[in-house]
Parts: sequence; C-alpha cells; structure tokens
Amino acid sequence: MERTLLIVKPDATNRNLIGHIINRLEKAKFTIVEMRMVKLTKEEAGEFYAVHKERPFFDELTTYMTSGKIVPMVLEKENAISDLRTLIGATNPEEAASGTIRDEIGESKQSNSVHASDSTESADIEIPFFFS
Ligand code: 3AN
Repeated sequence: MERTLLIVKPDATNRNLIGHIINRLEKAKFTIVEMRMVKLTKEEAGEFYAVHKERPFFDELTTYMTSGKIVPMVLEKENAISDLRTLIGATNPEEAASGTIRDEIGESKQSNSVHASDSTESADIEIPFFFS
C-alpha cells in the first residue's frame, strides 16, 4: 500500500474546510494513518519548500504557509500518490479539472487549499518532515 502526504493549507483551515477536505479524501477511499495541526515558522516553511527556493514566489509562498494553521496528514491507498494528485487537480484552481478539490475550493495559485506529494521521492522526504 502506498503512502503520500497531504496538507490542508491556511486558506482552507481559515474557511473551516478541514472536515470538507477529509470527507472528500475518505469518500475517495484514502485512509488517514497520521494527522496533526501545526503552525509552521518561516524557517520550517522554507525548509519544506526548499526545492522552490529560487522561484520568484518563494517568499510569498513561505509567508502564506505560516499565515495560519495547517493540517498535514499521511494518507494510504493503492496508487495513493498519483490518485491524490488527480483528486486535488492542477496547481492553478482556474485550470483544475471539474470536480477536483482545487476546482471546488481553491482561491488562487497560492491559496489552492491543499498540498500533495508529487512523487515517491517527495513523499519520502515530506512524510518524515511532519511525522517522525
Ligand atoms: P503543486 O502544489 O501543485 O505541486 P508546485 O509544486 O508547482 O505546485 O508549487 C508549490 C506551491 O507553490 C503551490 N502549491 C502553490 O501554492 C505555490 N505556487 C506555485 N506557483 C505559484 C505562483 N505562480 N504564484 C504563487 N504561488 C505559486
């Protein structure tokens, strides 16, 4: 069984959408095997998004990710990584396929409600970042 990391981002926790997102995940047959609620420091957010350090939106992204509480969780399912990427939709909610989580509740490229690991390599780094 494959595992992946999902994070409910500040825009979604601020709009009381944690339960809604969990409902979507459980309906899609993902099992939550770990879950926490945390507020990252700017340094921790920078470490988590280290791969985007050179991107023009890095500072904005890490500021946003520290603007409220987030809910990281480990999800389990066969093909969890690719199935979750399909369920959340494209980074830009305006381009996300109809019925995906970002299409439904995402506000912008930055405030796109959820993060999901994009590969096994990412999941192997991102899961231990929050769950030791
Ligand atoms: P995804 O989260 O779909 O894997 P990435 O890895 O390209 O997308 O980007 C990481 C995060 O950076 C995104 N979730 C989004 O919040 C933010 N981001 C990506 N592109 C932009 C952009 N052009 N402006 C602001 N934030 C962005």
